Amino acid sequence: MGMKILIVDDNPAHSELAARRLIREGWEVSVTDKAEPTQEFKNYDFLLLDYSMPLRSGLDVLKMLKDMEITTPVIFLTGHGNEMIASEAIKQGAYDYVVKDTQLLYLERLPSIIREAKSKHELIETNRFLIQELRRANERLQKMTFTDEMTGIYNYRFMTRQVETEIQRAFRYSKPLSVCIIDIDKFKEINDRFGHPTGDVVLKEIAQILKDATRNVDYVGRYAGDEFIIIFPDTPLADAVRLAERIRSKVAEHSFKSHDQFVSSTISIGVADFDMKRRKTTDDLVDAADKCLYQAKRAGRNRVFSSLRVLEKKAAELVAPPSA
Ligand code: GH3
Ligand code: MG
Repeated sequence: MGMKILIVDDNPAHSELAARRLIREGWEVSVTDKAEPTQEFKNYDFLLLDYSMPLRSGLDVLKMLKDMEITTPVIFLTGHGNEMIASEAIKQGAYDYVVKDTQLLYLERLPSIIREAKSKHELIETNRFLIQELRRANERLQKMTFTDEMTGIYNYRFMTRQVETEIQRAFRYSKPLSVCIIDIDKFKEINDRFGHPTGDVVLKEIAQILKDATRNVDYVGRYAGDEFIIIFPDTPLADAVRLAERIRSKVAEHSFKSHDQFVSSTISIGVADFDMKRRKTTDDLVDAADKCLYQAKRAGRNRVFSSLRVLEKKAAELVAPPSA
């Protein structure tokens, strides 16, 4: 394999000999006696770095390389008896070290040491790449498990967990919390009249309207087929009802376009808030919003009902029972 190697050594006799030995392997070798790393060091496959140089030690150069983000692998050269320094060099990121001996026997070992270090370096680089890939794949997976594929908003799994989290937060900090359950009115008819693909367009665009109409801190999710849920943290019931009303009218005014056809649609919304004293669980809160939704449907659809209004209505019915 062709390689470009730079020898950093202040002793020209030594570097000359090492260079000659490495050139015999067919490698391209340059020599410098300046212990002064530059960005050009990046152009080499390997650096052969001598420990003892007058301006600064090889260990200092190693540190400079790190600071300059030069990741070219390094083989460290030390004199006999300097093994402690060699081990320090390895700690600081050198790939291997060679102890120079006066009979110059180390020169014969040099090429195989470089080859081994090169393989090791390639392995580390490959691992680094694979780890990055794995991380990216995990992120994608994570997103998928919490996202509704068709609309891109949160899915049922995420939203039920988040309601749980928000209830705990509301309870702990005595903060208000409201939840909306939204259901498309007569959605079956849209599918029947215009086809399933048009139904899908309506679902996607309503999801977008919900996203656009809410704040970043709110959570918007698809709860079931044509049912959505919004969590409004830190929001009292009256505010949530106002927001819901705005969302309802936006959908009612919207013209859904599919295959050159314009379709209109409406939604019904049930709003409930977290009651510190009575409603403790996720199911309780969602059930309360669901009951309001049911009332909104019964009252003629395209409207917002909240637990407040349901209670008022119940009270009114108690005072004057509806005639059969
Ligand atoms: P209501 O006003 O009482 O809610 O009437 P509705 O017709 O909307 O009744 P319901 O909620 O029971 O019907 C939901 C319909 O939504 C039935 C189902 O075929 C449709 N649906 C569920 N998921 C999808 C989907 O992913 N795409 C499309 N196009 N339709 C779906
Ligand atoms: Mg529906």
